[in-house]
Amino acid sequence: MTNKFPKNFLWGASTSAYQVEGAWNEGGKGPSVQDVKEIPQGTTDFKVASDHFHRFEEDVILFKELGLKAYRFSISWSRVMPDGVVNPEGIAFYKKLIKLLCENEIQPVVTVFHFDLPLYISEKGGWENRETIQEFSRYCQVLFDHFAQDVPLWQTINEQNVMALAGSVIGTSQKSMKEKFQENHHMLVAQAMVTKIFHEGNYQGKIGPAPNIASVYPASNSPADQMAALNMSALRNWLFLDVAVFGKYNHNAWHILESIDAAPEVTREDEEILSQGTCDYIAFNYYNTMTVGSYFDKENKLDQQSGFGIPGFFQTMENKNLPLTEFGWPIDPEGFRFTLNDIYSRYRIPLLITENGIGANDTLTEEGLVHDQYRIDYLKEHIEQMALAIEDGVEVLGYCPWSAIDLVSTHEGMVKRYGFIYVNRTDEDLLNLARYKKDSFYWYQELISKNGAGESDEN
Ligand code: BGP
Repeated sequence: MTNKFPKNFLWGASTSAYQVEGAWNEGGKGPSVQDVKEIPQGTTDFKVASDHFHRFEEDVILFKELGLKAYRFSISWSRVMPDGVVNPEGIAFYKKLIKLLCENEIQPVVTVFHFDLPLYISEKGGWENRETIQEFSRYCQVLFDHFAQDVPLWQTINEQNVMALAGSVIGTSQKSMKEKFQENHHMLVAQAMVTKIFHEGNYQGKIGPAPNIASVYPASNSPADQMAALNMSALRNWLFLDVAVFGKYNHNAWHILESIDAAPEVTREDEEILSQGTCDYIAFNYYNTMTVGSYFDKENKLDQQSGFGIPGFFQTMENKNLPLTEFGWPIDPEGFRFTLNDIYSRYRIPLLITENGIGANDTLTEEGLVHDQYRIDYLKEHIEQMALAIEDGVEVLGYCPWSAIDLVSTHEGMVKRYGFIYVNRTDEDLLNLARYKKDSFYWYQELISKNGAGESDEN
């Protein structure tokens, strides 16, 4: 691989608050929807998670040793404003974390909302209630005022498209399409509102959305399948990015919403806010591509990556060309290059990868080692394709794989691990929560030290 990565490329790694922090009811934190959701049988809840709240100092030292240039994490809304009022202990926690990152020359990359709506807001109707837009704006204003001087890259909402399209899987919504897309619309307005606040406040840095983007392949070369792919991409990807970048809904997505009676009510004022709060860059999570056909004839297994169908528009299909992870997600590194190009050619603004990675049931040996060659292979192949995308001309700011450290999976507990650092606990037993460096830790450390040139440069 030739080295295509710019000098200041942000080699990073990612986590989210409710999946890593624990301390769910400490330090003045209020409950979030994640703390009260029904946990799938056999998996742990999020009460202790990786205990990062108590061990963040040890963790940041490990991130430094790993060589991270950036750490993408989320701030817990219910820790900072548990009941709508600022919790000084919550602010103090993130101040300490951000300070420590800066002292260690790790750039903080902050997502303000990652699936963990405060429970008190959810009880007032959550995103269905337009007042949540104001609550979100007040919360973001607090974050910008306290942290913007040290945080150059902000993301508004993590995987809003997954919340809208697969909310039942991640425990954020069980509603009808109509209700979900009205909620979704309020989130889009909220996102535009805080983007506008950020710009008007002249804070330093950039702000953008963080959807999960998956390019969509047609199942065959039939024109009907091409149209199905176009439709799915419009609904799954471009709806969210067109609003974030252009300030208006994608026409194909809007047509689908109207056809299934799920088009939201949009006021004149909403339209104005959407057009005024457009983003500076696009952060996105990439796990795999999607493949669709034009027909709809079977029950779908619903998962946030395996997808779904809309009668008359598209139907998710298996792609036999792609191997699967042990948890059934397709592995498609070339699709990563494709997706990077797909996004960049539409929007022509810088991209940041905020998640990419492989969930696996890692084993800790008696010697305290984790031989996760599969993770090294996965990341290496994706990084090679990202290098090719950069060579294609795509502007990429950085790469923050999921996850910096083991954490609790959104719906599959501790057996599905993603980290460079192993956390010694299981779903049933907290054990000692000790940290162990996996083989992938040493591999990524070396790759970062060579600015991505990786092993293949020496060959
Ligand atoms: C994304 C989320 C993350 C994370 C990741 C892996 O959808 O932004 O929060 O959980 O996917 O998903 P899972 O834990 O279900 O394997």
